Amino acid sequence: MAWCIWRYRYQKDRKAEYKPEDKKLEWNLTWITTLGVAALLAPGLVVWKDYVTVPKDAMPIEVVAYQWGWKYRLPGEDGVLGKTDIKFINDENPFGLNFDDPNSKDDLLVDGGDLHLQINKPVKFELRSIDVLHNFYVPQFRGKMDMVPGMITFYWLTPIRTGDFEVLCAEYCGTGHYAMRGRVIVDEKNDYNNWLAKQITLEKMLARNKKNNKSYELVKNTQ
Ligand SMILES: [Cu+2]
Repeated sequence: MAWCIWRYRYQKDRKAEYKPEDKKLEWNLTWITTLGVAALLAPGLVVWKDYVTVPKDAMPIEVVAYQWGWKYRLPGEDGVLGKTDIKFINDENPFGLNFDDPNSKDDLLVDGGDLHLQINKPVKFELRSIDVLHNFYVPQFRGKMDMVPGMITFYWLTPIRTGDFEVLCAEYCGTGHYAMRGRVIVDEKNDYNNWLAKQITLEKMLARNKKNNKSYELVKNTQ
């Protein structure tokens, strides 16, 4: 650009030429621009591949976004998240869990509380939204992705230092968007296990609610 500014600077006896139908010029502009854009974007594909190629030992953690907040679901001892379906979502089953799937029985449901992660343990965030577009973003994690109703998007990471981090929604999602915040706390192993032990499984919650003659209901986690 600097060269062009200098090369084509104003000169008294020089006049610009109008060339609206120059086929050769159009063609050159087309392929040079195409190559330029491809060269700029191609290195991103290498990084993208790392971003979405999940290592086998990564623990799946489901993040459910809604207007306006976050819920989380962790696999229980089986390490597998139970199936969900949007058709099961209602006030009593906000995660849309399939109660018939045996894998969902030991899932841990975190509603209204903070999410804890264990340091140096890779996690795969499986992202869902139950209403509109949201985006799970923790600035210090250097990662974010849109959450799209009706599909599961994902990325993975390994937290490498302990701390207390803010979750933000990075997709404008309505009047409460600015307040759609959460906390992620990265713990040492012991602290993490203590937190994990306090979380309630779906099976226990269903049993307890049945005893109290209540239908399925998530209990607010006040930690
Ligand atoms: Cu949002």
